[in-house]
Amino acid sequence: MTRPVVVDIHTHVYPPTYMAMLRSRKTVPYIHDPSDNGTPRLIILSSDDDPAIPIDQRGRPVDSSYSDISVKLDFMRKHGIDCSVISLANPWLDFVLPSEASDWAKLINDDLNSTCAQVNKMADPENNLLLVEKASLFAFGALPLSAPAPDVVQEIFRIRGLSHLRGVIMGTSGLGSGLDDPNLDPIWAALEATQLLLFLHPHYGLPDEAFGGPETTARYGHVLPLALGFPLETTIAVTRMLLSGVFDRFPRMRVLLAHSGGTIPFLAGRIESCIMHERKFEENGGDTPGPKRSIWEVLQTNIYLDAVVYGQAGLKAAIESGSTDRLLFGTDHPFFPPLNDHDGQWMSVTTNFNAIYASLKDAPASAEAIVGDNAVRILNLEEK
Ligand code: 5CU
Repeated sequence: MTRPVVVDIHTHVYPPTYMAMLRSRKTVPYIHDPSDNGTPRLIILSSDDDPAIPIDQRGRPVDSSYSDISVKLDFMRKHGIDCSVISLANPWLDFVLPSEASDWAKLINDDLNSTCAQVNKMADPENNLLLVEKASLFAFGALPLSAPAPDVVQEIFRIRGLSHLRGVIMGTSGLGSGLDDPNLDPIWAALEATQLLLFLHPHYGLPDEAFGGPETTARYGHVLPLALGFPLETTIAVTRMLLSGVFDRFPRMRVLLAHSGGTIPFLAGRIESCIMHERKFEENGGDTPGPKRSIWEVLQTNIYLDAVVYGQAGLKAAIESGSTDRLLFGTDHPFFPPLNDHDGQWMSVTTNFNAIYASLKDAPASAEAIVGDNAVRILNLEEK
């Protein structure tokens, strides 16, 4: 029996140039090197930068797994991953000065492209330098979203010409006003025209007040912002896109949602029902245009979901809301490393594998599709 192809479409990097930029900063996001030469700390979420916490303990450790591609390749080998589609991790280039954003995007995207090309060349069995067995890399590019929309559009078309880039990664703030901002239309049009996949990923979560205030958030570390804030941020962002008619105006746009769509698969019926009962919308006698296409249609034509949901209940909702053909395996490496056994398999990864195989024990071909074949098809991952 041959092993299925395994593709990881949710796996992040902070290239060394980006790490250096974070090191030069003193406000979130920034990297702090502890005075005892311990592992550098990434102060990434606004709740991390709490003056009550000693600076050497703020944020989270960032070791070489975040920036050294050979560490990612080791991780891939250890978990049987044949191919990874790497992307810049949050908060991408959202905070960069508008005048510098396009240069940063070019630098990062060219860097990602050449890293993939170099690794894939090493993996080529005809090449004598067979350093990495079978592993191959592709990437999602970063966008200069603090720059004016035409600069973002220009970078999207440049990304299309980069041999190993297959899409773009983006947060939920868009140009600063969320994803229902009509000023994003030229960007949606460029993504639709190029058919680059938009990987939509959260970063900002919810305000601390949603969790009981900053003290409550701080008491439980990253649990509330990551477990709840991230998925709800995605859910709100996509619902705003739907409500504002983005998917009506750009019916061929392709969007991959992180963390199995936040809570979209679970809440889709409720969202649709609220739309059907909203008197404001023209369709229901009001004067505001409502969405024309149903959330179910959008889930089955525009949206793809990763399978990074850590359990069968969430995964089954994701399957039910779209189809097994639209789900793609991911690991979220290097986030969620094991806290103790650093040499073993990562629980965050095996949990996702297990949820896929257990949910589809009667449909092994569908499980294999999620684990790799879908990504190869949807992202055209053959090395030219
Ligand atoms: O859960 C995740 O995807 C992440 C991520 O990508 N970045 C981060 O800072 N924490 C968790």
